[in-house]
Amino acid sequence: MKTLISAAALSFMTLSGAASAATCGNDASGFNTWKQQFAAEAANAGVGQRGLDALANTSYATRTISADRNQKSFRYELADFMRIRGADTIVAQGRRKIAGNPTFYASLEAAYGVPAAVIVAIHGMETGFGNFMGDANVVSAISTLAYDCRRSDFFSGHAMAALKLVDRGSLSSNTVGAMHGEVGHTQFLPGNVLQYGVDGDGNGVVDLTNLTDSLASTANFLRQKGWRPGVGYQEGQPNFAVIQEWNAAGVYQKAIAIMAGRIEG
Ligand SMILES: [Ca+2]
Repeated sequence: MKTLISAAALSFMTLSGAASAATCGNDASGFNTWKQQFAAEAANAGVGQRGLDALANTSYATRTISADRNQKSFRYELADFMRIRGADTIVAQGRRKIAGNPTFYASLEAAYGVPAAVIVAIHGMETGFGNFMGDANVVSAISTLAYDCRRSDFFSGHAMAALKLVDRGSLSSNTVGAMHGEVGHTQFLPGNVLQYGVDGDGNGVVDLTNLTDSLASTANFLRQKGWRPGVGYQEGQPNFAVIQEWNAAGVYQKAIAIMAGRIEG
């Protein structure tokens, strides 16, 4: 869900309340002061000791800031995008995933009304079916982005969510994810884990590095965003608008729909 820094994500900020008043900065020098200020806000917002300890344990995420500053906007045509992202491989592997565990995928479909092919296409696209879920410390990455002045308002809500997830055992000081703090098989930002996360395997913890939890949460996200069971999802059909909630990039949206269609076909 890497480029979901758009309307869908901003609506989460609205739900999560006022922006942080802690003092942002553009380099590491003010991070410790920010942590103390944000800790006070977090305590007021109901974050418990485990979450506050995780915030205290964070360090300034230099790699994340470097990646954020150097983001390039790629403007691929759809066909090039699909080739570069390995669409044929995702389709072939996606079919095998469903064929290899039909009961699980049928149960997902029954519970949320979202075709397994859509979930599997997203899984393949986001992490190569869980092969690479990232190597950045999530709480440090998301806290650093909340501190950084560039998009402090957007990431402060996700940083607060991350601390609440530490309280609940969904994240820890050691959890790793992508550079902007996306976690698990389908790369949810922490605010979305808090809002849409599902304990799919029923062990009492929402853990998006767990396949069952992650795919159930992905289906739940789409359902909560308005997915209508039994209705089409290709461009021009009603559920395509829901796929657009997943990722802001047009080529990404079309690629998911096309790959899912081929997995089903
Ligand atoms: Ca679980």
